[in-house]
Amino acid sequence: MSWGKGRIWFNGKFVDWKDAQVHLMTHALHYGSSVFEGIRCYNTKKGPAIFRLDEHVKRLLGSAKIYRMTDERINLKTLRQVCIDVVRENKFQSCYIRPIIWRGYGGIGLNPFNCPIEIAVAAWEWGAYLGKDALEKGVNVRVASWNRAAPNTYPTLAKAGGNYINSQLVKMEAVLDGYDEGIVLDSNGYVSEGSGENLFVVKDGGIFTPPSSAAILPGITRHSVIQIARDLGYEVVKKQVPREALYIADELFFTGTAAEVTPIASVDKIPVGEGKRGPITARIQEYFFEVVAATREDKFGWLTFV
Ligand code: PPE
Repeated sequence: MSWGKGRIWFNGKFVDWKDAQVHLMTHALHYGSSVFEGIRCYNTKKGPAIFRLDEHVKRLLGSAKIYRMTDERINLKTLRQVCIDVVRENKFQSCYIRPIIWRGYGGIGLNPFNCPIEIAVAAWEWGAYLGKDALEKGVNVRVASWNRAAPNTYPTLAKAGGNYINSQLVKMEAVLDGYDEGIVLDSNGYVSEGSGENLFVVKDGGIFTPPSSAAILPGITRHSVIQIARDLGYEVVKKQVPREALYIADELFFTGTAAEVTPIASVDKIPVGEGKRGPITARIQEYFFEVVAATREDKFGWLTFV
């Protein structure tokens, strides 16, 4: 594990992990004013490859734009290069890359315009997000007692630090109750997503996932899985998912950069299908892991070799 070690690109230069520090009065610490990304870099026989780098950087730029955090130093070309440089600098074969833009130390109070825009990119080796056996056996989840916020409150198309305070309520509740993860409903009571993952439902051979209007982060893994599933000949439909559809689904799985493609074995103690990874989930997982390992043709141009 490389967590706590290595070098971090911090406001324009590389510093040692321990030196990447901010002031107590950093605006983002008090008010959640940060936007960030999570990107995976995979080990392939042609060297490390970053998965969907441009899409992640574009989403970061979009998040920054929504929160009026744009800055002349921050653009697609520079940021994508910095992500590549961080992998190189640390000599990683595979890792998780975390770019973050935040409002720094410049004054207190809700008006953030006097605080400087700061930017950093860290990386570390990060294994299976939901535990060692999760990818094979699936995870046990509960529906959260918390909802996602209504659409005109916290914009979910922005991957903002502040949004994750809701995700933490969902995750803590799940963990304290002995579950691996929580599924959260939107403000209309329809299924939204996991605390840090999108959700897919398989029913009678069709595949469904909540639409972007269901307070989801429109995941890049979600987008990739839709393309994979269609390439495998499945029909994928984005539509509202009622809670009870989770209980009668044939298969359910999470997608996310950290979670990759993780099967769900049970929801609220009701087994999903046979209570183990289903065949369609397995096919999609296999395709996904072959693409990122570069053992299958990268027909969608998803890999950036470092
Ligand atoms: N929804 C949420 C709320 C979310 O945080 C993520 C990613 C996704 C969906 C999936 O999006 P994508 O990674 O583009 O497929 N969650 C990130 C943070 C995890 C963390 O604990 O930190 C991630 O997977 O990197």
